[in-house]
Amino acid sequence: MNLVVIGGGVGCARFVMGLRERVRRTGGQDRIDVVVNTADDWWVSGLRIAPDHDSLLYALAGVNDLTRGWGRADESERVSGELAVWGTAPEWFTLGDLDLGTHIARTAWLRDGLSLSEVYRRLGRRWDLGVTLHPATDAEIDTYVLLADRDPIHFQEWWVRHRAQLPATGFTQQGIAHATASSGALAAIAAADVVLIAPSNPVVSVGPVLAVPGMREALTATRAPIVGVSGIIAGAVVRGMADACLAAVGVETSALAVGAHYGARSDGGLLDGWLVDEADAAAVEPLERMGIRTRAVPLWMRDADTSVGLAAEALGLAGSLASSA
Ligand code: FO1
Repeated sequence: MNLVVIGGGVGCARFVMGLRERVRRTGGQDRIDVVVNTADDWWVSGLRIAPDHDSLLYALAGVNDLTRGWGRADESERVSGELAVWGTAPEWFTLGDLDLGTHIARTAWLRDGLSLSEVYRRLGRRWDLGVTLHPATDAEIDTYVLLADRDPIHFQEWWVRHRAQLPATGFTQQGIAHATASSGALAAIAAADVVLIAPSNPVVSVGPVLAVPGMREALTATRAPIVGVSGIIAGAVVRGMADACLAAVGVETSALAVGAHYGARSDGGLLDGWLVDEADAAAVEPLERMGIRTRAVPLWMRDADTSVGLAAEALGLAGSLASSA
């Protein structure tokens, strides 16, 4: 089967690793494509940083920093210290030496005129990732955070420098009106047997992917069931600061509210199915009433087995939706 995952960042990386292992344990015949959020991306010191992509790349390659959740393992920060002295990179944004290698290679290829899709291909072929990563769009659609008392700032400054503590009134992806979905993303979605919405930040990781012109249409036109996984358990984010993002767009931090936020595909929204944790079993009935087939299952991805278990639950729900379609 052709499996397509939408998302980006650490939660998506964990989920995709579980899905990849599930595919391996069941004979390895399925294909996995990931449509990756690029709106976190940022120009620093003339280099193009791509956090949601690089978290996936490094995790799938097995070279990621397991503690921080981003950047490379066994890092050093000699160059970053120099950049702070020169003042071309803020001291609050850490760029490891190995990580800078990726940013320099990506930027060099972009300056040579390669598309972001081609850059993903070149970066990914260094390792046997077992999945294909596609940018949602080849265009730059950086997220800017709208604030009550000052001009908008780039998402990375809000997230890293201010730890999402500045009250945000909204988010915009600069230039998205002129963006088009990447051909790789559209081809993967058109061929999909299952589409999975990863437990990523619904506002700044999944939201921008869905906001790319043509992406929602491609998703709702696909014959594949669309199943999402809540990144919120018992009213708390599993990791990151999605709660600050959800508050900014007026969505309660709950598995129920996020499922409703994505909406039922039968009602003009996105989801056919939604997985919530057993702690949120009370959300099942109201979401079912909205037309979203919902199951309460163990959502915590603590290790390979629990990640594989979650992937199996998502595929199981997709299977039951496909057979009842
Ligand atoms: N997150 C931090 O909290 N502090 C950092 O200094 C930092 C540096 C960094 C460098 C490269 C990269 O790909 C990601 C980095 N991140 C850092 C993570 C990133 O800012 C966010 O976690 C994601 O954008 C959220 O999806």
